[in-house]
Amino acid sequence: MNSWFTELQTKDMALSCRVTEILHQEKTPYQELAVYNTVPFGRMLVLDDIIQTTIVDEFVYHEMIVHVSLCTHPAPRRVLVIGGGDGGTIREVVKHQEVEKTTLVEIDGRVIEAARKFLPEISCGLTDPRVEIIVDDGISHVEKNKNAYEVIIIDSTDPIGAATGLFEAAFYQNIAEALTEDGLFVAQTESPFFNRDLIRRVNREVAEIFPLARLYLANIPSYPGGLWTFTLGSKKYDPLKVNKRILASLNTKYYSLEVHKAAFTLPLFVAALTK
Ligand code: AG3
Repeated sequence: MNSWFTELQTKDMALSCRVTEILHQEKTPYQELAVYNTVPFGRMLVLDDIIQTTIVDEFVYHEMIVHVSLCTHPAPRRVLVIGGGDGGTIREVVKHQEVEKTTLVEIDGRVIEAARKFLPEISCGLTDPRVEIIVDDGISHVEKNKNAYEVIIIDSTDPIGAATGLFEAAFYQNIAEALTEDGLFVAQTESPFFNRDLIRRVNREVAEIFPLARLYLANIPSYPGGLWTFTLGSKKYDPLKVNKRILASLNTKYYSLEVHKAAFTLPLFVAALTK
């Protein structure tokens, strides 16, 4: 087979990679779902022609969206993941022994099923007995649950279509109320090169709602520009003061105490987005 998959990363820029096999394609009630096997990234989950996660670089995103927040909170017993139907975020959450229950709220159940079948290395954590899976809209789930989670992780798609509500101030307000009084949350917030207005707005809104708002970085080559941001809002604990006891027991490939600290050291043009 000699075909290419192309993601139009912005309206003027594309990423193409050679596909060796189309493993799955379907139209779900929410989106076009595909799993391709590719030469540079291995198996890849694609929603509406946008790369969500790949076997080669998924560990960076999943470790960094999870361990920074879970190592910041001293006792994360209940953890909510919004989106993240591939299960990679849950796989990292269940590495934390002190987590008693973690709830995955994914709007599209077909994403979970496809990941179970085609991406077992990523979805494997979904079988952990502490995991509860709810197929529902994350926005309505946080509206219904108050004071219920120490940590909330927003593992969303890009801010287009159904996901736009996951990048709005009203949602962050509901997140604050769904968290315990010492809770914190983190969201993936796109590229500092191509989504500057979004990052600036989200950081301003999070800083208005939470005593602490912090932006951090990781490198994810299958995403636009490679350099990626995460925004963390916290009521009490500062991610710059990490809990080293938990860190020692984690089995990771990207995340470490040094990487945790370094991730908050922002190049000037990125730091400018938080002012
Ligand atoms: N969520 C998707 C991040 C955004 C990727 N954007 C892009 N390729 N244009 C990742 C889900 C992984 N659990």
